[in-house]
Amino acid sequence: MLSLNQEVGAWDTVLLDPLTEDSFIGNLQQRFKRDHIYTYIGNVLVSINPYRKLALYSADLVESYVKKPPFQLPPHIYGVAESAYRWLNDKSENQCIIVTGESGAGKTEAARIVLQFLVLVSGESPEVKTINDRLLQANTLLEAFGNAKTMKNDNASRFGKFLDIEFDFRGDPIGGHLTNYFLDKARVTNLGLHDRNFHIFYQLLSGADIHLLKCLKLQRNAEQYAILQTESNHPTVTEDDDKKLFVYTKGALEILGFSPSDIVDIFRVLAVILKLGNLQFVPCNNIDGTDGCTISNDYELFEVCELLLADNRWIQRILISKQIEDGVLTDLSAIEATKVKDTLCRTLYSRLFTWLINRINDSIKSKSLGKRKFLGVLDLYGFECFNTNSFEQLIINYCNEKLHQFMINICVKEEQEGMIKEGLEWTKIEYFNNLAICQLLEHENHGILSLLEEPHIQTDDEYFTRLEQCCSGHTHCLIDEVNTPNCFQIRHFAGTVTYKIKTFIEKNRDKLPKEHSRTMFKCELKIMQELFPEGNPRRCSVKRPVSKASQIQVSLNALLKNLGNRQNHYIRCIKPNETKQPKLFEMPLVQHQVRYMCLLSTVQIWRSGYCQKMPFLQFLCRYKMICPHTWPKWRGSPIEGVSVLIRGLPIPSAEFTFGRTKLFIRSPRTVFELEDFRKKRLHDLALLIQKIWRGYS
Ligand code: AD9
Ligand code: MG
Repeated sequence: MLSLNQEVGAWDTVLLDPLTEDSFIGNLQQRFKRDHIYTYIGNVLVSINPYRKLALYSADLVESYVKKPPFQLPPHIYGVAESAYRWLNDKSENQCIIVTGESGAGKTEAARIVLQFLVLVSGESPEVKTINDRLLQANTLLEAFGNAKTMKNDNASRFGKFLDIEFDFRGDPIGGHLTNYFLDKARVTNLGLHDRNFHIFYQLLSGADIHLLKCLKLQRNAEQYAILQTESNHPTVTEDDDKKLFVYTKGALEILGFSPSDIVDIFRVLAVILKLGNLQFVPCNNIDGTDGCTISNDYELFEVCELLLADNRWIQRILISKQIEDGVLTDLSAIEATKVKDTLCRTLYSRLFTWLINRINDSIKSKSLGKRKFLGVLDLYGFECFNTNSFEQLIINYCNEKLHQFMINICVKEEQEGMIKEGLEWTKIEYFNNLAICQLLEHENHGILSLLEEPHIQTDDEYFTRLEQCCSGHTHCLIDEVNTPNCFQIRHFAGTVTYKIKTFIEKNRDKLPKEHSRTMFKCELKIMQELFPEGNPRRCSVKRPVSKASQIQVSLNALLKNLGNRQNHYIRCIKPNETKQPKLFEMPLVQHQVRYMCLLSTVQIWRSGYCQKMPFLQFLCRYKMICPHTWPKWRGSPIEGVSVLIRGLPIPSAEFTFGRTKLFIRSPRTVFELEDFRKKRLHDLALLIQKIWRGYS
């Protein structure tokens, strides 16, 4: 158990002396060695993945962080969560905890710990308990369907997640909303050497009882299924874990209100994907001399059709032929049919995932119409660089660039500019701004993502040519046809990544032929109509399909706009080594992360900076009741009122600095003290009013 007294090193690096990169990292290392994985930079929490279970999390420890002045106890995720929860309740401002770091650094674990904290500190009424249970179970379910083992992380998030929790005026959760960002569905049919497919496939095969397996026409052995095969065959995750986790996943489905028939339908779709993935196509020559193909293991196809409650001919038709115009079919070659089969597997999976999220959202939706406040937890996929990187890595790394840009703007740039504008003394702090990389990616006319949208570009080769025309020569983009043909490199804020262009266009367009949607909709398995609503022949409005790149740009910009209006809290996760070892602190790796996350600049800003600034009038209105000279009404100018008010407070004057239009407050502790004074005064006033009333009656 964490002892609150045995501290090591500086728990807040703002107090480090001298402050250099070496002393900063040395401090992290010293603390990490003694299992103190958390360190503050002001109110930013740095967390280093311990890669082993530590006794750092318990209901008792949560208790000790509740309602304590923040940053007086050793750094912990509970401290950050408590601080966000307190701002939410005291100030009724929407909050967000933004968790960042590269793949495997510990973001998802941190987000889970935040959620557990919020569940433990909220009320205990049956309604609150129900919603808390559902929020926790939503996490379990999403990890089963949205996470997978990669070379970097055994439990890598393959989708971005923003869980926004709604609270009532008492501070109790009353609901929530999940937004998911770009699922890496390519892995359904395409696994890297050290990868596994999504956890749920292995969970289902290990955990389903014999009756369920029979009903799904599945065999227990994962080696029977082509889409689960890699050369390394998932050595680090055991079947026992999968079996145990299947029980949790099934339990989560039940708690979230999925009916027994919904649950079987979900498993049937998974079984269909596993079996479709096994289909083998062999070339054959048609009478007219054109290439065609047949399915060599059509027993798998029969079972797929039995599971989907569909006619064998319908499914066969969409797999081995293509409609070129209404009613006219042309045969597909074996290679083309294999591609169609893979696309269908991926589409089925991603539609199922989106359907699950929608159903989770129905289940956690708040029924209250009263005033609500929101506390969100953002856990996106971390920066990735594998031996081979494709469209998925580009999107994931684009999200990381945008988030980095957002944080730089809020934490460094705006902070500096604000102080200069207010006429405060300020030493300019150098930091790396990744704006140029964001522009390289999303520039309206010649950004790497925007070029994917050009209507005349139909093939990867054409895209490559346009990239060469528009982006070669950019400081952050490198195209070297001789050494890395059909690839381009981006010098990202977190490192250089080489992207292979093959399949970019197809993955971005992500189009499903109309006849596929129609056929899927026709299947009698109930869930299929919900997964492919556009296949309904009676549905008239046909929405133009939106490409993946533009979809993520729109949704990410909306998210960042939303976060821009919130009070944000940061957890910055660091990966101590590449081999997932406990106790191993690899200096160059940590140094690299400290540099690209601008952690040293963050310390420098905190040293000379302030945690809060408020226009004078706003400050006066909020806190004037604390001081008899400003209450009930101050008749002078707001700046004089503020000056009178803070002179009467038992808080050192060094905590406050006057700008031209705003008051700057140095530490969060002071803000919370002010809030406590205000609360006490409001309480006293309420008692006084009661007394007066009693006197009258
Ligand atoms: V990714 O971008 O989704 O690939 P994350 O989310 O940053 O990545 P994750 O939270 O999944 O990483 O952590 C990776 C693994 O490190 C976990 O599965 C745990 O085994 C381990 N980990 C992370 N944080 C902790 C912790 N606080 N205590 C113990 C931890 N183990
Ligand atoms: Mg994760």
